[in-house]
Amino acid sequence: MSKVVVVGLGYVGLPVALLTSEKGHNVTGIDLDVPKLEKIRDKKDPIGEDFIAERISNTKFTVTDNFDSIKDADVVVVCVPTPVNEDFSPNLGPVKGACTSIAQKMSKGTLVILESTINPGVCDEVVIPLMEEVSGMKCGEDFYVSHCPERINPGDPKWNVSNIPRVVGSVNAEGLRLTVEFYKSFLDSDIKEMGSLKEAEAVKIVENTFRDVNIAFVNELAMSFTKLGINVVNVIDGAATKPFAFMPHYPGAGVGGHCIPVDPYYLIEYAKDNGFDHKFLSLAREINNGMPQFVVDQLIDGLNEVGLPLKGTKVAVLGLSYKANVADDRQSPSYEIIRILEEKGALVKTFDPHYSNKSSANSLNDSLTNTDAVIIATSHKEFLDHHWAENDVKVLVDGRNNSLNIDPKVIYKGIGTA
Ligand code: SAJ
Repeated sequence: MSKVVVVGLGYVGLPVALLTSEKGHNVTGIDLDVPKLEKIRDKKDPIGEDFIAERISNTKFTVTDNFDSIKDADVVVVCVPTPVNEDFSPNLGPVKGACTSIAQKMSKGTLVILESTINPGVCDEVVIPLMEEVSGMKCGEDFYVSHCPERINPGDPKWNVSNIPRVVGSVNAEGLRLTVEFYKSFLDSDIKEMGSLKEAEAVKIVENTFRDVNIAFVNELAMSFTKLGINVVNVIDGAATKPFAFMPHYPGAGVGGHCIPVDPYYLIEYAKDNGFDHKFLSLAREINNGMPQFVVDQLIDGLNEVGLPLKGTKVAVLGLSYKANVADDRQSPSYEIIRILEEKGALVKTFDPHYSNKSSANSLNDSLTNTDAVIIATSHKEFLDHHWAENDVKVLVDGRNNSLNIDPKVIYKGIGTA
């Protein structure tokens, strides 16, 4: 077994640290968030994932906020965030910071594996040159760099770090061999060897861009079918009865999260820097980013039917998280919906049971009291059970086409469903 150091103990790194430790590796976890380290030391799950909660109590690995343990490490797994900047360009700050700290301390023979989502070229053109300069070592001889893109799916009860198939790329054959050997030591899943670091980097970007363009496809259909009076969800469900060559996605109020709306920009930017313009991927991003406006347009249409202008109308936006039943509002379309509503003079109240500190109303009923209209931006289960006749709401825009208990007196607007 090896001395393993995991840098970044979030929803990706913490499961890796727990599982490698469980399988007998000597593991140290590094994170700059000291309160998180205290929680882990107290055997408390700082993330809110069942996989972690089930294992955190018998944590054997040590956690620290310094990089001293790197010098004895055989394997270092980098699981730090890769956010985007305001202009959607990739922000490699955390990756560069972690790799610099590792390069300052690592010994000869160290295997460095990046799991963070990065665009093709980052390992070859950023990470390796940086680590060689800082360490004075030669990559591929004195140390190795590999990429094994993370595939953690927050909140997924079935797929977790132990059973999700993985792809691996490395600087050379020896690096690849060592990396596959490492993952085989603690994973039950298949591991596919890629031909290069760039291929491994491209796999993750392609997986998530595939999802973004397919969501854009059904979002555009939803806007078109609204004009045509066709229920797009019924049509998608009909198409999904085809047992091959069709994969259903569903329209909604927009695409949030730190993966799907972000990863395509990594490829768009890198390709642009190398002389190719991803018109199709960019258009898909434009369509998905335009869904909050479509939601507000649906509200305006509904208010027109009851003779209410948007300006001065009291609107409740339900759901700040980007995904149902989780507390994660990164890149959430809800905030764009709120911005547009307020820009047009609507009086907005917000409520999300997972974000009481960010909600302006303190309960669902409080958000619906004296409220003319509602937008459901996230399908939290609390909203699905509600009986929508109990309040004086006149218009409801269902941003996620849920099946709700709607009273006929309430004007219902879906996303391509009515
Ligand atoms: N969304 C739609 N229509 C869809 C699916 C999603 O509008 O048909 C929206 C969601 O409402 C959300 C956003 O897209 O705002 C992202 O949803 P997501 O289900 O893709 O959730 P994420 O962000 O947790 O994506 C993760 C990704 N996992 C990794 O990157 C390792 C993604 O690759 C997975 O496909 C996805 O989980 C999943 O399948 O649940």
